[in-house]
Amino acid sequence: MKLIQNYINGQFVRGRREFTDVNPADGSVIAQVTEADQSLVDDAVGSARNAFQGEWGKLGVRERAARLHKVADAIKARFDSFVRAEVADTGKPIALASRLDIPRAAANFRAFADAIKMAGLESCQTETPSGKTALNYAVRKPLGVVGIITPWNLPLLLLTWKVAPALACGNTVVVKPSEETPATATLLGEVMQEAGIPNGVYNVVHGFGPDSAGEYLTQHPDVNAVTFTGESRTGAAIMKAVAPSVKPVSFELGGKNAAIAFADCDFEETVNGISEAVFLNTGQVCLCAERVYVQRPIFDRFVDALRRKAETLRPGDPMDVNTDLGPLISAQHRDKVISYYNLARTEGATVVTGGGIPKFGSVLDDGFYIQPTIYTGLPESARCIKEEIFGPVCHVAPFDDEEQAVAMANDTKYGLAASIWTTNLKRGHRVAQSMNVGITWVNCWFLRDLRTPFGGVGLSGIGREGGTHSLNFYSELNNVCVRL
Ligand code: NAD
Ligand code: 6OH
Repeated sequence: MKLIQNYINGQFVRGRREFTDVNPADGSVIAQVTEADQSLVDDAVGSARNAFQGEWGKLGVRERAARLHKVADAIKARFDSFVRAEVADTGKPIALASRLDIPRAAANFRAFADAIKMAGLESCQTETPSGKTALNYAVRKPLGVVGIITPWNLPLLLLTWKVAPALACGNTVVVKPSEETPATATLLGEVMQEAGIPNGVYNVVHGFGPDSAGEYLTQHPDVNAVTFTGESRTGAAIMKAVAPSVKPVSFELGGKNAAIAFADCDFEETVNGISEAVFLNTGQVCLCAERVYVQRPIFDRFVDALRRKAETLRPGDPMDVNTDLGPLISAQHRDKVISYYNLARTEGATVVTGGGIPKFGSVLDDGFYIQPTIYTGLPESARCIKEEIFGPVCHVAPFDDEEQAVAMANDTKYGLAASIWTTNLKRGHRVAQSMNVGITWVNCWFLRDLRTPFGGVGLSGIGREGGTHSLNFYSELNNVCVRL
């Protein structure tokens, strides 16, 4: 049986306890994972501190950026191993891992290597009322050791989205990937060695949240900042854990995102776009639309077209290039999603399609598959409209005018993303700007430029990452004022 180990100071290290890594497509055990206890987390943080004070902390920006490009090259060189490991851990279709997850991991390193090289300094020429003159400029300094905690839905993509800017800014890191998906973060350790990243700059500790590696890392007094992607409730627990040592946090949390289709939209483009926004990665993307609002003149036609689209999506073996839908991540997560499918019925929903578990007549029946599901007819106050489900499911509701659509879309405690579908340019801008979220797409969804601000409002997070926003989080500014 394969053993996935912690990666500390350039060495693969065993812990005392182990847990299993399960393939969600058939329930088989892929590997045993060795858990980091408090003393291994101490070792990882200590090794990151030493590396920060050693060669890495002294490297210039040019050299750091060059090595991050080498990391991207090394990911590319091992592309198939990364894809296979990600598919086995998550059950996501191989076509998706090959076009999204692994290319984006490499792109994250390139984007932040280039961003740090291009970053200028903030400066101003100062004149006081009494006539003194000065030059102010702010120099960027790394924070030190950054703790990075990530979820299972886009494991390597989301991990490298934080590791890359943290290293670009000159920090060292200890990462705690999700217990569900430990493989690619560990493989990245081998890549770091090949790319000439000094020992201790990138460390991996495995385990769970409470009373395990996640909590040990967030509470650690020698960790300078914590960056986290995951559930809003976990974000709240982490906020408590970091409070005594006043660590800066960056949180990318859950969503209950709206898609709004106006009657003047390009109908086919909108059906295809919203179908992707609902069902990509079996609905397990924080940006997925679980609330779809459609203007009344096209409502019935839209619901029918979205149903037909959902019914053509092929669930199946994630290693088959023709598979569109993999399983959910775990039996436990499927129980949660199924409980919402049942709740929707008790709340009065009409099931347009789905609502159950598909049957394959093969080993896939031991996996955690679920049918893509569309509901209509729920009141906006229903729990299924208010709470994040994180599965391949949406509710479609009609609206009459722009004002009503905006009010419905904004009636949530979350505020991550929205998508607006219209051919009316002015309306597209107007509605997009009135969304109470961090990211709004018009006539597209999950179209990414890594320089743009990314994050959410309300329960969806704290802060923004992306481009200079990441550079600002992963560094401290020291303003220097020089009297002229
Ligand atoms: P999760 O919050 O359960 O777990 C995320 C990570 O936190 C895991 O590594 C877990 O072990 C760790 N963790 C759990 N409790 C902890 C604690 N008390 N202290 C320290 N670490 C702890 O989330 P998940 O189920 O893995 O991922 C799904 C969630 O992530 C969804 O809510 C989704 O919307 C959200 N998400 C948000 C974004 C975004 O960018 N906004 C991106 C992806 C996923
Ligand atoms: C959530 O599941 C997806 C998050 C995506 C990003 O953080 C990104 O940078 O594209």
